[in-house]
This record gives sequence, C-alpha cells and structure tokens, in this order.
Amino acid sequence: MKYQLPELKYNYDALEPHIDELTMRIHHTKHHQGYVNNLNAALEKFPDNPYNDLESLLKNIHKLPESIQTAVRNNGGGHFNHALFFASLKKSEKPLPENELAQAIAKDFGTYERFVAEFANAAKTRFGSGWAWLILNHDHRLEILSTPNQDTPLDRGTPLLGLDVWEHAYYLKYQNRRIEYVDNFFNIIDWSVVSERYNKAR
Ligand code: MN3
Repeated sequence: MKYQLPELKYNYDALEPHIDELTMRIHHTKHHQGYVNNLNAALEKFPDNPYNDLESLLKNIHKLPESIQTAVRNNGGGHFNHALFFASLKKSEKPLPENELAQAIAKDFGTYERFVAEFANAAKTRFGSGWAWLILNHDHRLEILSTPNQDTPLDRGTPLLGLDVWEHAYYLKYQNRRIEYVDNFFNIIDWSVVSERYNKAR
C-alpha cells in the first residue's frame, strides 16, 4: 500500500492573510508531496513491512531495517506532521477551544491566554527547523513541547495540535519574522478538529 497526499478541505487561499496562497500551494503540493514520495520510496526497500498504518510505523522505527530508519523518521514524520497540521486549519472569527477541551486547557494551563503564551513560546524558541505541539501525554495531561526536524511527538503522547516552524512554512510572506507567523496561527486553528482528537485520545 502506498501512502498518498491527503486533499485539503479548503482552498489554498482560504487562510489569507495569515498564511498566503502561494505558501500553502507549495507547502502542500511540493513539500508534503515530497515527504509522501520519499516515504513510499523508502518502504519499497522493505516489502515485508508489517505496519499498515503510519502511526504504528512511526512508533516502531527502531524495529525497521537500519538502512531505512532515517528516511522513515524524516519522511514518515513529515507526512504525519503535515497531514495533522493542514487538517487543523480553518479561518474563522476568534477561534477558541470549547467544551471538554476548553476545560482541560483551563485545568492544565490556567487560562487560554497562558496556553497561547506557552505554545507560542515553544514555537518561537525551537532552534532551526521543527514543530511546536499540544499533546495529551501518558499521564493524561495536556502538555506543550517542540520537536526538531520532522520528529513527531508520538513517543510522548497523542498529538492534538502542531505548528510547523520550518522556514518553508512562512518565509514567502513573513521572511525572518517567525514571531509574527506564530502569533497569527491562533487565528486559523480549527478547534473542532482538535477537540475531536482530544475526545478520541482521552
Ligand atoms: Mn512543512
């Protein structure tokens, strides 16, 4: 079975002005597609692959043939992270978490504003390329962390929300201003999707 690029549920210009059309188009059709292609190429060398979903493949990287572990980490991680990221985006007026997830954010961070500050800080201070994450950790608490490169947070818990801070995610519009890109991210979170992931994980 080959992995495929998931379609977006919105048009490339739907997140304007926070993320511009050209960035979305290149990010999805070139970068994300590239991770998918390279993952499939790596797995061609491992026809006996017993892991038929991406998450179990990524949780068992250490059991794969050594010669493909790095390719699967980078490109399988890239596919997983981008699929989660793109599916979490939607432009709406003042998006805010609701219901059980809003309560969990209040319990684990104090307020929504403190959650935003902590998540933004993780994204702004990740050195080089990587991701900021909100996860439900193994202690059933919400936790914010960041990962380098295309590493996923799957070993730490269930990822609920991720933000790509590779320069390819923002450079055309924001150039070196990662801080501005990160601050604008909170305008385009589809909290209903994040809530669904939370309800499924807990
Ligand atoms: Mn990216």
